[in-house]
Amino acid sequence: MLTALGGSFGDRPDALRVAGRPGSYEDLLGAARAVAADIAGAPAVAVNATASLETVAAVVGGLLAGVPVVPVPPDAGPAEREHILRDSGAAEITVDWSRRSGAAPSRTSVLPSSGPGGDPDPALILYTSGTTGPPKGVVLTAAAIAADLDALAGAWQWTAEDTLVHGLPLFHVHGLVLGVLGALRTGSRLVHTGRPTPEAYAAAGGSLYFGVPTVWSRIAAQPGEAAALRSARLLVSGSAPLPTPVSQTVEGLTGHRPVERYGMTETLITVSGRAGTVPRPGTVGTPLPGIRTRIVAEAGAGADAEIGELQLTGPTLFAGYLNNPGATAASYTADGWFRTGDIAAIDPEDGVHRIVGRASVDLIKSGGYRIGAGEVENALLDHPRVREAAVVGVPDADLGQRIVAFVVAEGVTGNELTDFVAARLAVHKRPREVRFLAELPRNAMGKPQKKLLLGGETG
Ligand code: MLC
Ligand code: AMP
Repeated sequence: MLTALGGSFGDRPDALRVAGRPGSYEDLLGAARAVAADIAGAPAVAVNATASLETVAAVVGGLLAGVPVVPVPPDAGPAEREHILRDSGAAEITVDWSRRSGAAPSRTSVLPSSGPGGDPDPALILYTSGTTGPPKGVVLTAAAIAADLDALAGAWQWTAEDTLVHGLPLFHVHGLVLGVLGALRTGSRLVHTGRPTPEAYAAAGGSLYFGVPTVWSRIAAQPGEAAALRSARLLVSGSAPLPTPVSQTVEGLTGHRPVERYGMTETLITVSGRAGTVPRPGTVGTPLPGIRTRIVAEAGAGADAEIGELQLTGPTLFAGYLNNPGATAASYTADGWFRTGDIAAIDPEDGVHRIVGRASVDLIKSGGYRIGAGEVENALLDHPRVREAAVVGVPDADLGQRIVAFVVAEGVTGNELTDFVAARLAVHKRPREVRFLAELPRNAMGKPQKKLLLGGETG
């Protein structure tokens, strides 16, 4: 990976800029080597993954030392933080950006050349929500990351001549793997804007921009800032569906129709539009080289047989959920394909993929964040006044989906419950709205009927 650091921007003092602070690639290597020397031999390390140069140095230091890094969301409340640290067994480290170590890295290449026979070592453990229970640790190898970044560089004609701009969190695939390691592997300049605001994107002067749909929707609402992106080469959207009207407005204001790509923490990015082609809004392109996809319709789907669960295989897949072989096994079919849980369709003419929705109402995407309904329900049930709770994602123009909690509770306000969840879990997992019911609608099995709760919203 670091071979590209000597690229076009290798000697620039601001080859990296994170939340306003500049750094050179030499600075990064120096700080990362000091981290690597400190952590050599550790089973795993955790870093409080603020949008900062220190987080970048921690991740590169982990790669240098061959020690997996667990980026912890900085706003994770005590319950979530303790779970992540306990489950991963990672010791938390702090990074001094100005510290230098003369020690040579224990490896000469940080990410291996992609392809068969790559490095099986875990590089990152990213925590992500399932439908129930606490987040699971997704183990990603350096080989999978390298394969994904090389495939994306090809798809987007991403080179050391680019300046990548984004302001996404550094504890998920989008912001960290694509948004940081992608820049380091291609040798492009990186401007991380701290927060992904239209103003910051406009001021950054990039050639390549990444955003979740909420970011593009906010840019679409600010024509002055959007116009500054005319000089860009490529705008990329992902992590959630980009609404067609947002795509059209962004194209009208910037001259670029955002290219969509599809991925998951467990698979990295597997399907993408290509630079130099005009994407159809509402579609996410074709599989990246090395990825195979198929649609598996539910038995009895009849006329809708071309729509079904998207399943895939390829070199970018995760090495499993940490400490959870049962969940890992359950995520594969008997013939070895990964079950995404997303409902999709593939155009028989050109192979272009369309994501139709998710199989489970219990996985919510809000602002591009993946949130398990069960985790929020458990947090609500920890409140002494809450007797029952059911959490759903309802359509939202800004966030894609917004979290709404239906509760049976007395003597507590909605705002108190929202703050209660925000204090225990990451802030974006808080309900945006709390509705009080005398009882939850349940089926004969006693299971809350979420479709009924949603019915009032969508119908
Ligand atoms: C509000 N805040 C509260 C609060 N109410 N804090 C505590 N308690 C409460 N009750 C404060 C927070 O402290 C924070 O403050 C601010 O509100 C955050 O508000 P928000 O409404 O949650 O943020 P918002 O601006 O709406 O965020 C939109 C967004 C964000 C787009 C910036 O959703 C985002 O960054 N999304 C990216 C998600 C992402 O990267 N997903 C990729 C997953 S990987 P303060 O001080 O901080 O402002 C993946 C694979 C793939 O999916 O395909 O890419
Ligand atoms: P995460 O694990 O946070 O990366 O979330 C992965 C999920 O995000 C996928 O299973 C999809 O539901 C959703 N997703 C990612 N990219 C897209 C996209 N371009 N269009 C629609 N959904 C997407």
